[in-house]
Amino acid sequence: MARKVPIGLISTNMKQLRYYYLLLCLGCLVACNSCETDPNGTTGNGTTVTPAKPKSQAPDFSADSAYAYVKKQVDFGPRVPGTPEHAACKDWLVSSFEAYADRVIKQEGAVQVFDGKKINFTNIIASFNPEATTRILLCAHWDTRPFADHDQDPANHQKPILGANDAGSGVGVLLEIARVLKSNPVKIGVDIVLFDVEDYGQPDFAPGPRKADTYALGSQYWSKNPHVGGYQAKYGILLDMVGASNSRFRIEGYSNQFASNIVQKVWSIGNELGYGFNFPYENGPPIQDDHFYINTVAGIPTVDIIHLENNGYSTFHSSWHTLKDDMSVIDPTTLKAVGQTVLTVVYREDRGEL
Ligand code: AHN
Ligand code: ZN
Repeated sequence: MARKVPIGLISTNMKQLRYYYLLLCLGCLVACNSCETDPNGTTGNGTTVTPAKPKSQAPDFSADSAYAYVKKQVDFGPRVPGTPEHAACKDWLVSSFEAYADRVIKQEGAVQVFDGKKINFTNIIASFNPEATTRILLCAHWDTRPFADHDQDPANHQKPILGANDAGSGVGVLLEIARVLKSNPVKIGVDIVLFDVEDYGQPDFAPGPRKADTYALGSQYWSKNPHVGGYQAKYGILLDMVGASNSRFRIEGYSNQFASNIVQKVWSIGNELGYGFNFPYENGPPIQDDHFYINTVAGIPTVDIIHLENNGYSTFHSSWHTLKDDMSVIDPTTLKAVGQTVLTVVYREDRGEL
């Protein structure tokens, strides 16, 4: 006995059929363009297509080497501006970069911190191909915070932090990038800038009203007075707290506001390389980090790769501005994800693939 089929169902099936047919045709077209293209780019039906050039991979970023660079900084102790540990670490950073870069500049000066005290600072600038006109800026801060004012124990609030993640991690990644650039030279200019006095901002316990712009003093100075007159870079990438396990670099607000096309470049490469967990397409809050002044004062579109939590009670990693920010926080897996991603940006930029 023939079963009655409702009319509506027939037409739905027909629609589906047409849909599958369309998909089949599309599939043929794709196959025709990608697989059946001869080396000259001529397809079977006589049209010419440009074969998609596979984008190149960067040299290997060594996570172990980056980890050792972070540990070396932490071994100096807290790197608080004005202390002997800070001075010793500076000397080591300068001589390390001198071994890798074409030119290293120490930009020295003095700034007034939140409590009125004047302190000396040194921004360290390591340049590759200083004469090249197309340049990329890579940066991090190298000083550490004098106060663990977010520590659970108020007795620790006046003590300095070790700053393995904040910001030994960013500096460690940049040192490893410098080492790789030395043995695999590029034609474009690369400036690695290590800012001083980023983390001397007004602590929560300081008396009186909250003051504006007390963080990022080294980068505020550099943004107004770059190390060379008329300095220009195509774009910048700031690394801040890039070493903790399972770090998630949500898209920081000012990066999106001032440099969304650079966010796109960096995050898409991170995802392509398999680091999608670390580089989620998820918006985070704006942070007044060094890149804020690089964007608004120096006018260089700069993104901040910064670990941002999304747990409702803290913006940063739980060790942030506490005595817990030591080597136990640092995970080479995260250093690798960040370093390999940034290296790939640099080498693709060099080859004109971005
Ligand atoms: C502010 O919260 C104003 N600045 C955070 C920038 C920072 C501090 N990065 C590391 N330590
Ligand atoms: Zn900090």
